[in-house]
Order: sequence, then structure tokens, then C-alpha cells
Amino acid sequence: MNQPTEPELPENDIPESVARRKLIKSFGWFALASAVPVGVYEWVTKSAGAQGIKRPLRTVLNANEQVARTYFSNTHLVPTFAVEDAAKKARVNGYDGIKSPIPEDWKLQIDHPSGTGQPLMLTVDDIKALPKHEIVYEFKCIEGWSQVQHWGGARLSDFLANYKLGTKSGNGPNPENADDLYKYVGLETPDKGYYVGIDIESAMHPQTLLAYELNGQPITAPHGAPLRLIIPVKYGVKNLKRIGRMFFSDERPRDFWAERGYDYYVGL
Ligand SMILES: Nc1nc2c(c(=O)[nH]1)N[C@H]1C(S)=C(S)[C@@H](COP(=O)(O)O)O[C@H]1N2
Ligand SMILES: [Mo]
Repeated sequence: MNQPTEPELPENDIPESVARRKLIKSFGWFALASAVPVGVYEWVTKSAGAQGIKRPLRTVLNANEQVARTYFSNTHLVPTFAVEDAAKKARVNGYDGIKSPIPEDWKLQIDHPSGTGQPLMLTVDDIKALPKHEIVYEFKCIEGWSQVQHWGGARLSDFLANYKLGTKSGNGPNPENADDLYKYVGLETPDKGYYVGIDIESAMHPQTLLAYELNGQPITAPHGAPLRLIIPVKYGVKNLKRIGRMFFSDERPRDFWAERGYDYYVGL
């Protein structure tokens, strides 16, 4: 896509081989995806941290697992890879909303759906207190490149369950009452320079993460520190870096690339 000129940040692109580009162009993603073994649901069961969780949280998360399963069967999981298959240096792309330094007082702001009451203000440690999940998968950009990358963070669905978010009742997602969920999650950078809207089903997908780690290390600024969205069922554009604010709505939230002519859902 026609990106504006991007500032040179230290951790920039690894040049991609011409052959790979051609392969992608001629066969599409299917060729790439089918060439590799599929580790279905492995990341769910093998993720670190999920077991040693305190009981009340565990209960909430079990209920949440059911919500995710109501929406998605295993066949809808994206293929996963071995950690060794991940690129040692992940490619960087897109600096909208992250050109200025990370705000020193950064917090994740969650608006109350009702529009009343104080927003929730959370730290990265709050996110790290949730079970950690890791995923190694093929990150895909609509510009025509892809890369196997290794991300770590909390499931967005666990986050919503734990903080009772995303519902009209304020009760947290309930498998018996899927209508209670708002239709969309909106995300934007602290400076509002980049923003996306995500359908709630994709947000609740078990592979969707609030990510704070890349290759086992804290995410660097160009990759979206301190916290970004990793949503493997969507193309790169929806994987917003440096989340500042999150909100819920039945109306489609504004979306940076949708406003510039791309499909709103950009699902895989
Ligand atoms: N804040 C912000 N997030 C963003 C973008 C951006 O320009 N600004 N670009 C998107 C696009 S098009 C892609 S492909 C991915 C790239 O993520 P990466 O730089 O970690 O590879 O970030 C997405 N998230
Ligand atoms: Mo992208």
C-alpha cells in the first residue's frame, strides 16, 4: 500500500528474496501455507503459564474458553510452527501513530462501554498477570510479504473475561449469552495516528493476543512496545502497534486502512 515515507528506525526490514516475492505473487498464500506442517491447537495446550493460575481467574478463563469455542472450531486456527522456524529478526512495517517516543506515562486505557464512569487504566504488568501464551505463525501483510514470527502475550479473550469487558451487561463474556457481546473492538495508538476496528469474533479468537514479547524478548518500539495486538486471523494492518486506547461498540470503529480503501475485515 502507498505508505507515506517512513522514518529510519534502527530495527528495519530484512530484505526479502525476490524468489519469495515471486512465489507469493504467483501462488498466493495457499502455496506458502500448505508447504508447512500444521500444529493445530498446540499453542493453546503448550503455552507457558496457563496452568499455575489462581482459582477464581481459572474459573473465569474456563468459561471464556467455551465462548471462544462457541465461535471457533479447531479448523479455524491458523497453522503454527516450531519456535526455531521463526525469523530471528522480525521485519518492521508501518510507523503510523508510533513516530513519537512512547509516552512515559503510558497506560492501556479501556473506555467503559456505557460512556459513564472512569476508564480503566492498566499497566503492562496487569497484562502480564494473565496467563502467557506464545504463538509462532506466519504473519502476513497485504503488501505481499509474510514471515514466520514468534509472539508472546495474553489472550485478548482472557483479558476481556478477567476484566469483564466487551459486554453490554458488564458481566464478562458468557457462552450462553453471546448476544451480550458488543460487535466490535476499537483500538488506537496513544496519539490516535493509527486506529483499527476488529469484529468481536476475531477479537475473541483463541490465537488473538495482547502481545508484549517478540522472540522471547520485550517488544521493541518499532514493533509496537509496550503492547500491541497480534491477531493471526487478520492481515498485518489490523495488528495495531502501541495500543493506547481500547473501546467496544456495536458500530464499526474507524479503521485507518479501511478509510483508505481496503476491506474492513481483511481476514485470512
Ligand atoms: N501503530 C501502527 N500499527 C501498525 C501499523 C502502523 O503503521 N502503525 N502498520 C500495520 C501493518 S500494515 C503491518 S504489516 C504490521 C507490521 O508489524 P511489524 O512492524 O511488527 O512487522 O503492523 C501493523 N500495525
Ligand atoms: Mo501491512
